[in-house]
Amino acid sequence: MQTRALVASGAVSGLEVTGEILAPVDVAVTCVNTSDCPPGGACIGGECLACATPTAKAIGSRYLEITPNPGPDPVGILITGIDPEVACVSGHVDDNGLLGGAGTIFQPPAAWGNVTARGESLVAGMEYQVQTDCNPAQPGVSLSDPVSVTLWMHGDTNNDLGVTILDIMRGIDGFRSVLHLPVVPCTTDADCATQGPNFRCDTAFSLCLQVRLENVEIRGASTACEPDTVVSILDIVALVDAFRGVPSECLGQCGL
Ligand SMILES: [Ca+2]
Ligand SMILES: [Ca+2]
Repeated sequence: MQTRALVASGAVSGLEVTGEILAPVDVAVTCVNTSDCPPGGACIGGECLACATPTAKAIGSRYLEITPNPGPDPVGILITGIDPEVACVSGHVDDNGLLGGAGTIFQPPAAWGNVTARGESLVAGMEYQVQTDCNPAQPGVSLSDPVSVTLWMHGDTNNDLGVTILDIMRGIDGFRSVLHLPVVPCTTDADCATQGPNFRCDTAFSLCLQVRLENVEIRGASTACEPDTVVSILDIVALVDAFRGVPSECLGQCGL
């Protein structure tokens, strides 16, 4: 188990044995179920364990990348809105990364891998918190410390806090899968790190590609506010609209 054990408040007092005072010993809290554990703990294998905090970052104006901490036990991923415009948002990510998709999914961190989370309620420019959920029997009860993330502003494809003609061009590149020059050979993303923060290794070509889908994909086809993991002409039009100053049509998830 990778998560740390919760320990009882106050260590066991030193014991006097043959005249020697032993050092205090931390004692893990044993349990039958999660209600036996301190807040935030989960009863796993008879022991109260703290739910490990995931890593999370924004990788576009509609996508988060979330990685649960490694460990053998199944976990869920809970996203909650922080900004007032999305304060009503609270839900789990499904195994396709869709917030509020196919139910509440618990699976081992290795099965999650790096989750690219998306959904109608993940709105450009808004702040959210991400937590690991450690108790499949009681979703939403045994949660990790939160990680705060803010999605890139609407139409910004490189997180430089501006929407320019270059953002539209990146969208077109994503649509056409055109590689940026200079063309740098690679085998892993690390080989492309010197090219800039938005480069990754496209293994189909073994070349560094500047644009990743999640940077530029901002809307769906049938459901406009739900990104559909496809860079289509509709995404390009939405980027052009953003450049022209048209606000996102996906604000107001909480009726604000
Ligand atoms: Ca930009
Ligand atoms: Ca799309």
